Amino acid sequence: MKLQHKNLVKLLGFCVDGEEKLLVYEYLPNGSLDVLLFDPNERAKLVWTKRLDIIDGLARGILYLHEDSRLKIIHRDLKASNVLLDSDMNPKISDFGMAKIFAGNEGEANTATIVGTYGYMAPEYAMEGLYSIKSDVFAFGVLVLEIITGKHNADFFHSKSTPSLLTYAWHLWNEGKGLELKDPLLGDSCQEDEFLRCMNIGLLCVQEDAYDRPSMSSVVLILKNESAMVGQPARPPFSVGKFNDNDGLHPHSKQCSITFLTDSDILLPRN
Ligand SMILES: *[C@@H]1O[C@H](CO)[C@@H](O)[C@H](O)[C@H]1NC(C)=O
Ligand SMILES: CC(=O)N[C@H]1CO[C@H](CO)[C@@H](O)[C@@H]1O
Repeated sequence: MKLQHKNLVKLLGFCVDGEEKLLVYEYLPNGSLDVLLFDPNERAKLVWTKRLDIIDGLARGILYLHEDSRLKIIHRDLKASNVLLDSDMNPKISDFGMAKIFAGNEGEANTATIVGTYGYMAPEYAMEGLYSIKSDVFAFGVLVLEIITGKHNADFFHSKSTPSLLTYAWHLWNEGKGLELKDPLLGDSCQEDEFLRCMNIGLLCVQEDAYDRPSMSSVVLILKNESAMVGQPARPPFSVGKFNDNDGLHPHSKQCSITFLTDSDILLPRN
C-alpha cells in the first residue's frame, strides 16, 4: 500500500473472512491491455499516440519499482494481461503476486521455482532461475514489441521458421526492413522514425545478455529525449519455451519445460 505511482494499480485495502481473502484495488474501466491489443477490432482504437503513452507509462511504472520507490522491487510477471487501463487509457501495472522486494544494494537472486509467463521470461531466468531488474527489462521489451506490432509473442512459438516475435523483429531490423513489423492497423497515424525508435528500444531490452540490456532509467531517458542516442541491439535469445498452458504458470499448479534451439535450427537468413 506504500507504493504509490500513477502507473501502478492502487491497492485500496483487503478483507479476510475465514479462508476467504480478498485484495481490493481501484476500479479500472478499460480492462487489461491484452484484451485490446490482441483483438483486431479493439486494437484499431489504440492509435499510435496512445500506444506511445502506454509504453511511456509502463516504463515509468517499472522505473519506480526498480529505483524510485523506497523499496527495490522486481515484478517478475510483467505481461499485457497485467497492464490495466484507466478511463483515459493510462496504463497501470498490476498483479504483484510474484514480485520480490530487495533490501539495500542487493539486486539479483536465484530461485528454484521458476514462475512467470510464457513469452515474457528472460533466458537467464527461464534457464537458471536467475532474476534481476534486467529480467523485468526483458519483459518490458517484449511488451514494447507487442504494443507496436499488435502481435502476441507467444503466438509465434508454433512456427518453426520464426520462433518468436523477438527473432522475427531482430532479423527485420538487421535487414533494414524494420517498418515491415508495423501493425497495419496503425496506418498513417504512426511516424516511421518514431516506430523505428520504439522497435530499437524494444530490441535493446530483449538482448540475450542481461548486461547489455539498458536499465529502466535509460529507457525513460531515451523515451523522453528524441535526440538521445539509441544503441544497436545485439541478438535476442533463440530460446523457445513450451508450456502446458498458454495463460502462463502459477507457482504450484503447472509444469514448464523449455527447449532451446541452436542457431542452425533457425531458418531465417542471418547477417
Ligand atoms: C537529449 O540528448 C542529447 C544527445 O545525447 C543531449 O545533448 C541533450 O542534452 C538531451 N536533452 C535533455 C533535455 O536531456
Ligand atoms: C478504448 C476504450 O474502450 N475506451 C473506453 C475507456 O473507458 C472510457 C470510460 O469508461 C470509455 O468512455 C472509453 O470508450
